[in-house]
Amino acid sequence: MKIIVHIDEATQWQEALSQALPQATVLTSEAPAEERQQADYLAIWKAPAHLLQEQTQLKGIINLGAGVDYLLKTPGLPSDVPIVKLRDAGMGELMADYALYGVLHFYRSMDRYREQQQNASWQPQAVVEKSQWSVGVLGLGAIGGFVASALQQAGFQVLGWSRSPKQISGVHCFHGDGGLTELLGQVQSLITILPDTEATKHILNAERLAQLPKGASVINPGRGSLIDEQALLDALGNAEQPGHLRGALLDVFQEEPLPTNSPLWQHPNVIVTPHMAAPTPLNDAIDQVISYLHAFESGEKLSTVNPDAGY
Ligand code: OXD
Repeated sequence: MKIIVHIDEATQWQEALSQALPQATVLTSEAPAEERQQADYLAIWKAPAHLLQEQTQLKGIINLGAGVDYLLKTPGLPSDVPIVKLRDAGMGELMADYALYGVLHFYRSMDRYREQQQNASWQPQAVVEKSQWSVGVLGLGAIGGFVASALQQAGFQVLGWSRSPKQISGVHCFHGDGGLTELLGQVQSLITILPDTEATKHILNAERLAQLPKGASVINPGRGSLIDEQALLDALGNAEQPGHLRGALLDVFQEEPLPTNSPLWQHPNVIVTPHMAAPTPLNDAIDQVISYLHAFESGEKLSTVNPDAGY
């Protein structure tokens, strides 16, 4: 079995896979072109198109991340090769940490203290009960569901939304267009963890952002395409004219890296992080990759990515 790995720190993945599968030939995408030919599997994250185009006998592709948007847009992606993606694999916990940080930032008024500090102003802000602070989570897949539960266990009132009905213990779940409007009207912090698909593009547009209560905050560790950035900037307002929303913590953007001239960098109520919310943790993910390889080899039925749905 020949496996080609492409991801940051690919040699660590190569070593871990070689150790677990001593009979396999595991190469990184840095290997000479002639050695990369005729691979059975690609285990990849944001791979260059040539890596896909040069293969002739692939049996499966393992996406070393949760989102498949980049892979599905890669020119030359074969349409007849099954794709699997990592499901949670340690990313849920990292994403939950990021979301909790964002919720606490606004819940404990860290944005206000940052502003007050600039004026040497000593002014404690009131703290409401956590159970009175409602948090919305859009997207209740493996990672979104984990995040919703983690926030609920941290004491917040959590409302979740997905396109089709879902049930998560302790989380008030909504679905469909009507459910989205209902949820948006009630949450003080909104977290977006949906995949990047045709159906989710600009799901937070000007109209939907206006449905959030005044003073709500937005935390986006999901995908940049979920939010209309100009609508978000308008809803955030500026120093002269404060907007409907209080602030945003953003990890993902319409264009990445975020262009240096984007007004989001300079906005006083926006925190920008460089798509770092949930990097794939090798130790947690490797077991899942190995079980996928065993399942492919033994012809076991796998839950594969549906390219039409985009996840
Ligand atoms: C992912 C990501 O999709 O880190 O896994 O963006």
